[in-house]
Amino acid sequence: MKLYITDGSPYARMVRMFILEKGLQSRIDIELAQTRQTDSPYYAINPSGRVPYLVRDDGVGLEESVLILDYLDQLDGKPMLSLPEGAAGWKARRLEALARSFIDGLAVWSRENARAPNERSPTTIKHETARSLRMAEVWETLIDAPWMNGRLNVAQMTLACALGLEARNTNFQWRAGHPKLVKWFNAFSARPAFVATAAASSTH
Ligand SMILES: N[C@@H](CCC(=O)N[C@@H](CS)C(=O)NCC(=O)O)C(=O)O
Repeated sequence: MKLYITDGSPYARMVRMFILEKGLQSRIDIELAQTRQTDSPYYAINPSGRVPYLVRDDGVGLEESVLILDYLDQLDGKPMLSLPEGAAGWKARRLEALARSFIDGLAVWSRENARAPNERSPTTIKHETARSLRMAEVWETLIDAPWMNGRLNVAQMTLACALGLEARNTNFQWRAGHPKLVKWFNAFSARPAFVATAAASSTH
């Protein structure tokens, strides 16, 4: 299989991290895609131009990080990302959605930063800066939830890859006033799979 990524994509990082957690390295080649470029050859592989993108051994391509995670998780018949049933499942899905909301806003901000300075929208940057701080505030109150502290899951990977964007966006300063979140992130950051998937470059 082939996984298309970019070095700094937080969505691709979730998948790269999970490949290591699950020990699937020997089955998946990782390829750097050229995104956001006119006529990139990557568009012939994935017309949407987005990463992550997994091309399975049968040639079928999968887009969307969570779909790819689910697919990879079930390859060996021993899924580890399954959600619990009933009320616990809804709690887990709610946390996953909140983490997704956080990372999606940060991705919009990163996209803006990646533009030429004269094309950046100060309004969008201001909006996403404020959203990120509200989300950090929410997460400070939620981070003690058992789902965020038990076995690895999509909510945890999404939140960690969101918070990890501080390395690429120095204006994303979520730590101040959020000691529980800092503690959680510091612990998560020690996972070898998280360390190994840090972006090599600090900009887009
Ligand atoms: N919902 C998608 C988001 C993927 C996404 O937005 N990826 C960005 C990189 S962080 C991308 O490929 N951007 C290139 C483009 O928009 O052309 C997922 O979860 O995989």
